[in-house]
Amino acid sequence: MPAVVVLGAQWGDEGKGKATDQLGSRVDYVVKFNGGNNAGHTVVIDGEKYALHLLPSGILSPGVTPVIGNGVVVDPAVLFQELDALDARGVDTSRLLVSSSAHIIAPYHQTIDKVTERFLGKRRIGTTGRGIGPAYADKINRVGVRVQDLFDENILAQKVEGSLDQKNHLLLKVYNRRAITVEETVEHLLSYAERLRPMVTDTALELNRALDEGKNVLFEAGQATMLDVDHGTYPFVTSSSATAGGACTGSGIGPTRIDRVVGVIKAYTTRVGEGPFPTELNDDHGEWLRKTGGEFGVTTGRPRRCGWYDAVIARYASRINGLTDLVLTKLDVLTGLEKVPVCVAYDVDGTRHEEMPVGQSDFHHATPVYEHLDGWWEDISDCRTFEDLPPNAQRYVLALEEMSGTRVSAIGVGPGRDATIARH
Ligand code: 2SA
Ligand code: GDP
Ligand code: MG
Repeated sequence: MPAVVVLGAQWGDEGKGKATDQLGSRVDYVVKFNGGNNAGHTVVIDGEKYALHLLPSGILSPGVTPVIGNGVVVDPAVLFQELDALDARGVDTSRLLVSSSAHIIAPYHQTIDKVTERFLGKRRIGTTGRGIGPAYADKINRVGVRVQDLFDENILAQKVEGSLDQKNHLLLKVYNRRAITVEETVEHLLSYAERLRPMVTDTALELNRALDEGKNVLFEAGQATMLDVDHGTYPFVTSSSATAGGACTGSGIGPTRIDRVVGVIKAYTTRVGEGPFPTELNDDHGEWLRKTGGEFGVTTGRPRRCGWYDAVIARYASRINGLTDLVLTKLDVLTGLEKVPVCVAYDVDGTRHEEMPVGQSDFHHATPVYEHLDGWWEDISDCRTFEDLPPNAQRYVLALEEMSGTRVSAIGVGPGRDATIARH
């Protein structure tokens, strides 16, 4: 196994949390390498539900060392809220490690995120409002505050001042908001420093040593391929690298160390936030998928947009990430349909596209070309082998596998830890 990346192949919420948790018993480290508390991962263990945001899903497995890598943006207030909530439920969180180079989300990042969205109006992205974009913008703009800066008050004040400089101008002059003071921000951030200090380390060194010793390391992506800042539906994306390459830059390990890249993909498609979505269903079928699949945001509670499976996206995600395996989730949700439509290509102004169109505008008005596969009626939630599945459900999986060009090595048939069919 040694180094495995688990990532989303669509627009997120494919069930990465459950997939990561399942591999948890076999790994030594679980590393979050991108995003922050915009993520929402649900893990159900013995009927108990856990919703994780900033913390890696591996935190629920005893014996695993959870790691927040350098590519993550950390809101310290959220970090400790989440840790306290898990501690109260008896989860051992004492092994958590945090990269000294991870960037900090300060309260002003959240303010900017929210006012920017309001200001954009119709052109808004539909962000989670957690300050993710503004924190990454500071990082790229070289005015970010890093975890290590919290341990030197002078340096922290200088960094916060540098970061607030332009923002206060924007807040005052453009958004008509009050200015934020350096002092209030420094005081807020410093209040977390001592509790954070023992967790902070050179996580890249730790992970490389672990791999040298033959330990198993799982790299867990937040968001997904189609929300990746480079490879997603820009500008309707998150601000981090959610694809396989992000596992390297976001944690400090080289690409030659990765052994497997597992793409988690839903048996249909969902998206939350704005942006193009060719197979979206604005009808009863969409409503039925949302209700049956429980498609509501884990972080914001927003209803997710729902649509049929899109094989063009599956092929794209396989390619961009160099996927070795797919984990197909939520197959149980499709039970009870006479026919299950699958998008096999797009029609753009009369031209058939088997692959993603080169230009974003074409993708915006691509219409799906559907193939209608036979459905099944039997409850599949207790199936534990591929052969247990009704023949039409088996055919559906095999068809998706062939269209994506990547083997489906596991199938989800329910939210519980054990509701999975392993194939390879
Ligand atoms: P942001 O806040 O800057 O990252 O938002 C930019 C876009 O990324 C989308 N995004 C997500 N999409 C799906 N799931 C996410 N996590 C939560 C969940 C979302 C929630 O698990 O349900 O609770 O609403 C997530 N995080 C970011 C976002 O919708 C924007 O389109
Ligand atoms: P993530 O962000 O990719 O970790 O996914 P989320 O946790 O946001 O959303 C996935 C939802 O589907 C969660 O509520 C999971 O409990 C649930 N889930 C995961 N796998 C399955 C499955 O195979 N079947 C069903 N019915 N639910 C699943
Ligand atoms: Mg989610």
